[in-house]
Amino acid sequence: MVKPRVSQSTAKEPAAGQPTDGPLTQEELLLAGRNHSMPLEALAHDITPAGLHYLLIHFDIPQVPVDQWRLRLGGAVSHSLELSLADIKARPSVTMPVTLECAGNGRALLQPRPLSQPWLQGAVGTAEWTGTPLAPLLEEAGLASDAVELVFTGADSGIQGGAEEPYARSLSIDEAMHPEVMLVYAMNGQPLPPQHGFPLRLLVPGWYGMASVKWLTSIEAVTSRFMGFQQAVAYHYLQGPDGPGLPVSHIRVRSLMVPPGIPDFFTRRRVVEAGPVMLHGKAWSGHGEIERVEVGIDGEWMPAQLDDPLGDFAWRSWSVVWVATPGDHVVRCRAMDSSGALQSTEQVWNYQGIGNNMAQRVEVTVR
Ligand SMILES: Nc1nc2c(c(=O)[nH]1)N[C@H]1C(S)=C(S)[C@@H](COP(=O)(O)O)O[C@H]1N2
Ligand SMILES: [Mo]
Repeated sequence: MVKPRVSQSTAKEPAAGQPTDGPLTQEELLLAGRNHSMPLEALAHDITPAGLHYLLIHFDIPQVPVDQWRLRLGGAVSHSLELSLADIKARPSVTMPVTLECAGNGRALLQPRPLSQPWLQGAVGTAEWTGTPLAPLLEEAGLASDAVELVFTGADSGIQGGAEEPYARSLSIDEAMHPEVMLVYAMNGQPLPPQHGFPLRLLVPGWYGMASVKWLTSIEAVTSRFMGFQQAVAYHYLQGPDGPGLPVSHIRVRSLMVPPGIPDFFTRRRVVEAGPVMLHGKAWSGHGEIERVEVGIDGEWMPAQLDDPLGDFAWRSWSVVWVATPGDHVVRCRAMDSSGALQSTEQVWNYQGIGNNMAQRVEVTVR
């Protein structure tokens, strides 16, 4: 494999997951070149065009031959099912806007920085997903009385944490039976693009993205808790390398703004003309509705106006007018949800760099 030359500051290969204070590594650049974020100006769309939606793929994009592809639903059930894409499309369908966010969004802003996909803030997007609810399928299969979880497995596999495994995640039966949990085959009215899980993915609204298994091939009811790497080791809130820590599930409250004015090409610093400036963006949470968004100019906070919600599991638009005065300013935004959770203006560090919802900070020069 050809590796780009970035920093040679570490003598030994950096280990995945370890925190560093050093410059970006080759491994992070390789991941960043594959997995892209949503450019923040795309926050202006209610529904993110598919090509602008963030992308996170642990291993490689599998090429799934749709004619031979079947979804198998088995394990601790009374009737195993094997469904083609046509079978799934023939079932009752639901279309709804859902905001997906990677649990690692904000990781690269942490100090020290956990070595993994180096997200800044754009690992988010909202698509209109079409599919069929999962619960009726589980009822048809008839879950055994001793089934405790469902394991969702993708067609992709690779090596992580020393183990070679397909990408797989589980949900408790309670979680899987929520009416909003769906098997989806369309994104923004089109078949799923290869990178977003063609032909079928799980969609778990309100949860961080890792739960929404792409390239779904099987659903297995199991009678003990699933201990695969992506479930038992990755995606835990930890303070150091040793577990167990708390498993990651629902999306923490966050707001983001479209950076105002125009950018400097290399530094990305914003340049804005003095006078009224419409600041706007989106806010979302997996823990309840968005109740408040505030914008801070040099530490002075003012309330933003909220638009009507797009849907129960989608981000909400907000806006506020800032009368910009000449000079250098720091513009921030923060949101609060109906659980009372408010974004912090300081970092709250954890070992895997998960759920860093620290308030966005944009440096602006007004001229
Ligand atoms: N099979 C499979 N499903 C997966 C992943 C993966 O690597 N393989 N990545 C997960 C993670 S970590 C995230 S954040 C979301 C990203 O979904 P998107 O690329 O469609 O935005 O998919 C999830 N589902
Ligand atoms: Mo993710």
